[in-house]
Amino acid sequence: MPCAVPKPNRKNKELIIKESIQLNQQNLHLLPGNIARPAYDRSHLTAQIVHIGVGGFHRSHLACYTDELMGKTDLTDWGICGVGLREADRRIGDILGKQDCLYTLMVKHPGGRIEARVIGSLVNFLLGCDNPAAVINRMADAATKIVSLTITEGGYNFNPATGEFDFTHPDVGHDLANPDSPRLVFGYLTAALKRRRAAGLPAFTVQSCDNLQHNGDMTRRMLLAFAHRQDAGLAQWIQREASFPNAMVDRITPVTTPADISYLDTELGLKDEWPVTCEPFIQWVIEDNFAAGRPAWESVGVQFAPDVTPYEKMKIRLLNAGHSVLGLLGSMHGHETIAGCMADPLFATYLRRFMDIEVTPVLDAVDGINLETYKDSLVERFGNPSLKDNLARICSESSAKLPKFLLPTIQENLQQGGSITYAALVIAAWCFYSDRGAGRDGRPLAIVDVMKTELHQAAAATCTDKLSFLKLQPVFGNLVRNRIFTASYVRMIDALYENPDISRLMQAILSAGK
Ligand code: CS2
Repeated sequence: MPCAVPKPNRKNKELIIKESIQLNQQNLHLLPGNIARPAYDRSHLTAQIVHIGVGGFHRSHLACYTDELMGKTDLTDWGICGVGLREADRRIGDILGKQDCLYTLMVKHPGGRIEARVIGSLVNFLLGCDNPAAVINRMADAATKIVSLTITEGGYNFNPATGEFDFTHPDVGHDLANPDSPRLVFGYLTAALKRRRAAGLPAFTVQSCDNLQHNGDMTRRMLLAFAHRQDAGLAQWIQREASFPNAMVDRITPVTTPADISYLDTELGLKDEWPVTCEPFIQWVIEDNFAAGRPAWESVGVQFAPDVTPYEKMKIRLLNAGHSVLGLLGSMHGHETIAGCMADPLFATYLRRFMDIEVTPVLDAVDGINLETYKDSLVERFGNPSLKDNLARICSESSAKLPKFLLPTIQENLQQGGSITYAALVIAAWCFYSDRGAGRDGRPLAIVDVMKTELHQAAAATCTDKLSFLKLQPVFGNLVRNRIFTASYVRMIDALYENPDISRLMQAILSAGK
């Protein structure tokens, strides 16, 4: 459903509209003065970036940086063509279609101020499941320089047990048999790169924007494995010609609520069916390795670094893992948001101790960053009471998140004799939560996870085998073989199943650590 940007029409300029305004290109000049709008002519933009996965995070991060950049100088033309691959992406496509690809970013400041800004960098949207050829054509087009991805931590089709691309996934079989109508991102990338090679065009950069350590290396490895099965020569060409910069991405972007949509409509006078809310903080550190050129993102605050490993590790192990700690323990307790947890001294102290005692010792020094200050800033960001970042968002897809965010910290601490207690309680709470589908007070907790059934089955067997949850190898690998970990875990499982009041156990851990 293409939604090419129409030329501006100023016919209705003199209308003073008291009612709220429908967001679209034609109405941009009618926006109330307190809503910022694109400071550039969108009608001439070319989509040089194709982005797969137009969720909240893409719209608060890459699209926002690019909008700001284009607002700086008229000579910059880095329009973005958004792509959704699945049926679930139809709704965002329909809404963007109605709104000429415009949307509002609502930046929520801790004091309650909401800064609203219409973002104009998206210029088109394509839905792969409706028209895979259109997506492949767009990616294969000479104008495309970068294909960026937010496909979630679970989207890389990596089998943690083997460390390799998972060829057993049914969609992979489909994509190998139907290279012109793929379902997965790797099928699309391969088809487009194959076309470019045949046409004598240069390869593009594949820019991962997901929270995985070495996200560029992972993307390259997974793509090459898939492409190699189709055409070994093509895989070699991709390896030589395409680039995959590693990157650390950061901006907390809660799920948009009906209250956000109605606030924008009634308080700010703008009708937008799917605005995005986020915190004021934003960060992106990228390795400067772009096969076909890139926007001058550094002029809007993006950092380019020769090696982003220490930045990624610091962010994922502190921020993302910190979120999971609060998400799982907080849900058990009955908290609803990250800020709600942070307002509870027990949770705020537990988080900080987890960061200090279990994460900091396994981190490497990061150039120009003082870890204590970084942790203080996380505490402040998490505490932003305006943000209302729901724990359900944090706990969703924990089976893909924890192996990246938390388990490596446990493994490294086990190797170097460090503490694992704070993290072990989180795993035990996750088991209880997956078993009962409820927290300490029996209130149901919805589990949103592709592995929901497996998680539940493994957790439910805890009554006969206390280690059954840990035996879920695709999630925990060989953690179950570590006696130090299992001893601590079993103690917590015993205590939790006897009395699921998580605060009692958190308190005991904090007291023991004094
Ligand atoms: C969160 C992230 O999904 C999660 O569990 O930790 O979405 C987090 O908000 C972002 O990575 C912040 O940059």
